[in-house]
Amino acid sequence: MRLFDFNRAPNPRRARMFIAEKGLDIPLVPVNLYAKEQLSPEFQQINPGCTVPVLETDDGTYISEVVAICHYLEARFPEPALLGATPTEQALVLMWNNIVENEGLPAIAETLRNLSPGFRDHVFPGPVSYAQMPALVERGQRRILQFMDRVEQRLGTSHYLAGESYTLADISLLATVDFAGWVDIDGRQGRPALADWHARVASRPSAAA
Ligand SMILES: N[C@@H](CCC(=O)N[C@@H](CS)C(=O)NCC(=O)O)C(=O)O
Repeated sequence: MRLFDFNRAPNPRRARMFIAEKGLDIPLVPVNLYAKEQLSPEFQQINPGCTVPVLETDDGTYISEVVAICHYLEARFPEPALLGATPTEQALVLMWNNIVENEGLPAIAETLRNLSPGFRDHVFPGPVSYAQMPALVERGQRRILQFMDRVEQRLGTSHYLAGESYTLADISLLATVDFAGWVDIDGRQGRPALADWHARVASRPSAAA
């Protein structure tokens, strides 16, 4: 197996943290997003969506999308369970992971990609150019704060995001809270449950992956 990766980006970090929690050693293939290597014809053969991470399995299958990569690895290497043990836990892990993916990460991406000169004419991943819309920055910032409030409320009553165990939902949230720092938002400020949770999960060795 190999993981196509970019060490600065939040979604590959989610995959690397998952791999580290599983105790796996999967070689990394760097794809330099700053040099737009993800748009090269060679990489488009691997993932026409032009995103990382991508896992290449031993039989040569390319799997993009973090949740699909994690699902594959969990099926092959079940311990420790990171996608829930019971049907209810599994549903809650996917539920919270989806909430992070659909509300948290896009809000930060909307803010950063409409603000940073590095994303001029590249507001969305993929080969098609879209111009920045600066008016979306302020809306994105509000959406980030709304998301942080939502997880603060949840973590006020739940040790980890999806329940009593550390799971993919926590991995995704850690990458997201740290990613918000790119647009100068520290979700821990004024949110004690999120701050306490962050201190616990960020101290796991996998957080450095
Ligand atoms: N939904 C995808 C998101 C992947 C994604 O957006 N990755 C970013 C890096 S964090 C990327 O490759 N961006 C390429 C670009 O902006 O051109 C997943 O779960 O893997």
